[in-house]
Parts: sequence; C-alpha cells; structure tokens
Amino acid sequence: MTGGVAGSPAPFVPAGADPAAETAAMYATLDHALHRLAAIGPDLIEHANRIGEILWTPPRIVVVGRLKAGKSTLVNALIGVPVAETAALEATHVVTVYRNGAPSRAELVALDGRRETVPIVVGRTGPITVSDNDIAYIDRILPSDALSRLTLIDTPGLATLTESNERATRRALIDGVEQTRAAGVDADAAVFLFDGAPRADEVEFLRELGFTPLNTLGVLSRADAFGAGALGARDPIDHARAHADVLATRLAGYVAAVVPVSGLIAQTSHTGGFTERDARLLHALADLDAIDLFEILESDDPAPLSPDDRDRLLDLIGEYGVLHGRDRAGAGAAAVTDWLVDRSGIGYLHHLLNTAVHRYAVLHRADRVLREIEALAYSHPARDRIRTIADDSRRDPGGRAIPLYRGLRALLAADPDSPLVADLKRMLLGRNDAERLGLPIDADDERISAAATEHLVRAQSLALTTRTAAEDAALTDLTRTLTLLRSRR
Ligand SMILES: Nc1nc2c(ncn2[C@@H]2O[C@H](COP(=O)(O)OP(=O)(O)OP(=O)(O)O)[C@@H](O)[C@H]2O)c(=O)[nH]1
Ligand SMILES: [Mg+2]
Repeated sequence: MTGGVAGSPAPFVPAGADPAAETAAMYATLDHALHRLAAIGPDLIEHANRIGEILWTPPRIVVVGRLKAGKSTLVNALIGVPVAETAALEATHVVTVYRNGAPSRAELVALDGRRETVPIVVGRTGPITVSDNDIAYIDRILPSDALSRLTLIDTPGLATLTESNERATRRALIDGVEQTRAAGVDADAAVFLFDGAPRADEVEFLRELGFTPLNTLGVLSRADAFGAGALGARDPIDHARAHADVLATRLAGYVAAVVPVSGLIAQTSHTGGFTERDARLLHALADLDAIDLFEILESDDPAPLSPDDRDRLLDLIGEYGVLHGRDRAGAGAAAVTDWLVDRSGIGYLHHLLNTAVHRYAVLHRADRVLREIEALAYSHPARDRIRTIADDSRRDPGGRAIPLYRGLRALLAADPDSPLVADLKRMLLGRNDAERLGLPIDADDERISAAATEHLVRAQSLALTTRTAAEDAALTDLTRTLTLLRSRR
C-alpha cells in the first residue's frame, strides 16, 4: 500500500503487523465459513444470509454514562449533525440507534420486535405515542459518511431521575441481549462517559455490559468545564487531560484509555454551528478583561450583546469558548471553528474509534457470527459438517483471535484477577506474533519460537493451579495458540 506525501518513503510495517489487514483476514475467514455453510443445503442459505448480515453491517458502539454526562451532545458531534436531543433537563428517554442508510427515517422497535415508522421533526425524531415501557429502541437511519464505518447508539443516562430511563438502557443492553433477540441492540463496543470520577454503580454497570477493556473507551466529558472551569487558575482542558491519565490507570481493568473531550465544543465545530455573525459577536468582547467578561455574561443586560445573543454564544461554545475564542474571533468563523476542533479533543476520539475500538468491536462481532454458526451445529441435522466449519474458522489465522477474545470475556466475568487475563490481553493487543509473545515487533522467527516455548512451559505449570472453568478454557485456547506460534503456522 502506498500513502503519504509523494516521494516520501513508505513507512516500515513488519509482516503481519497491520491491524487493518488482520481485520480483513477475519472477515475473509468468516465469509468463507458462511459460503461453506450455504453450500451444505438449501435451508442453510437463509441462515448464511442472516448471519452474513451480522458480519457485514458496521459494528455498533454504544454511548453510556450518567445522566447529563453529555452523551447525546457527543453523538451529535461524532455524526456531525444535531440529530440527538440534548437538554439541560433529562433528555434521552429511549435507546436510539443511529446508522447509515437511506432514505432518512426513524422506526420504533417494540419489545416484541414489531417496527413502526416514527415522524421526524426537523432532523430529530418526533413525539412518540407508544409508552416508553414498550419500546426496545428507536432505529434512526440517515445517510451519513460518519456512520458508514460505525453505528452509534445513544442511551438514557444511568442513575436517572426517572428510574424507567435507566431500565430502558439496561433492557436493551444487558437483559435483552440473552433473553429476547428482538429487544437487544447488539452493541459491539462501548464509549463510557463520565465528567469526574466514575461512581461505583457506573463501573458495576460497565462490568455487567460484558465487554472487555479492549473494546471499551472512557471519555472524560465536559472537559471545557473541568475542575474550576473557565475562570479557574488552570486551563480546564489541560487539567482534564492530566486527570484523564490518572483515571486511565485507575480504570485499566475496564477501559482501554480515557480521552478528555468537550462534546459541546465538538458539536458546534462539527455541525458547522458557528457563523460569521457569531464571530462578530464574540469579537465585540475581545478587549474586556476576564472578570468583566464574566460579569457581563451573567448580567441581565449583557451589553454589548443582547440577552439572546449572549445565550446563543454560551449554548454554542460555553464559557470556555467565549473566554478564549475572543482572541481568534477577529479572523472570522473559520478560524474560531479550527480552534474549537483542536481544543475539543474529538479528533483523537475519532481516531481511536476508527482504529483500536473498531478493531475490537469487529472482533466482538466475529465472535457473535461464530456463535451463530455454533448454534446451528446444535440444532441442524448436518451438525458434524457445521461443527467442522466452526472449528476450521477458529484454527484459521484469520479467526484465531476469536476464541482468545471469548476466553478473555469469560475470564473477566468469572475470575478477573486471574494471571491469564494479562496473557490473553497481550495476545489480542499484539500487532504481530512477536508482540503477542511480548517481544519487540521486529523479532525474528527463531526468537518467536523460543518465546512461544517459554510461554508454553509457563502455561503448563499454570494448568495445575486453575481455579475456574473459565480459567481452564482460557488456558486451553492459549495453549493452542502458543503451539501454533511455536511452529510459526
Ligand atoms: N460545557 C459543556 N456542556 C456540555 C457538554 N456536553 C454537553 N453539555 C451540556 O450538558 C447538557 C446535557 O447534555 P446532553 O448531551 O443532553 O447529556 P446526556 O448525557 O445525553 O443527558 P441524558 O440523555 O438526559 O442522560 C446540555 O445542556 C449540554 O449542552 C460539554 O462538553 N461542555
Ligand atoms: Mg441524552
């Protein structure tokens, strides 16, 4: 693959160290499995198509977190269109799936799987007549490039004023998944929002969601108002960045990273909400010192602004944006917007969502696809042939990560302190076989085989002390993978 500036050398990527290639290999392995499944008999063609639908639709990222953490604002920022309802009061009542497609429409999915069309009012979904208790989720379909790789799911806040909102989130994400397929939204990864330190019940919810730290990302939201806020001695966004690192260490058992983001600033900059008129309004405040500025922002007569214009600016970019955006406002709306994009932190969040989170969300998807094939092996007369297809997929280099991921999930649920958690994570995080064994990425075959042998010896000694069935199963998968790595197959 070539890329970058013409004439510049191609970056050195060691063989097998390209996560995108690995993801492509996983798709190819499962696609091949589904073709083999369909070839067994006409009745399996329908199953293969149904499972293929799961495989080939974009992975689903659910946005969860406490009430008012800024979830819907962030969803709007990520989509680049203000489609999700946001408000100072409790806003999101039902789980809403935002996915790419045409024509633009909204469908209500009831708990029993029935669908009905919901009116759309200026870009957002209109009033719903069905009781919230009977809704599994709203399926909002819109043509969106931002949604072509990932589907986003907005949820009602946890620990909400009305308990029924939290129930809606749980029903769709936790209870629903195993019980009624119709009611589950089948998320593949989570973005977990909090605006300070997450509370114990939020962390517990995260555990119940049943993902792994590989496909869960923490977002320290409202970074523009962090700590003492815009008027504090420390820049709130820089402060949030430092605090995010502390939280990432504390939450390492649950999230891959913690990214500080101002959803509000990102929403405004990514939906093109800041106009030349707004830049002129902001520029009129440029010469005020900070104390005078805040007095004006809070006063009944905020001259030189009208009360409406003051409210508009605060709604668009908050106090932080007004305080620091003033210096750039003379250069126009584009200059302010560039600055907002940069300060919002959304660029890095986008990057992680499209690389690491995407990679493990696809792996979660792949596990679901394999489970569907395995389920057929239980119920179909051609069970032996179907089982062989599933076994071959797991052994194929493209499908090898699936049992390891499944093992990690089971282990985190049953025995999160097991020493095997670290082994499985390293295996899944490694970009090539060398990294999977804890070696530098460019280690040669000889070192890889030697390291695999060492790891196998250790695995055998651990086999004597396993405490749970999940640990036993994880060890079996680990040993199988290490054996393959030892012989470099
Ligand atoms: N200053 C600031 N305000 C924000 C930010 N994100 C959201 N808000 C404001 O916080 C309020 C709640 O935002 P929402 O996006 O509706 O929060 P939510 O988590 O979806 O809320 P529920 O759906 O009710 O749980 C709104 O008034 C937003 O404008 C942010 O990054 N900075
Ligand atoms: Mg919301």
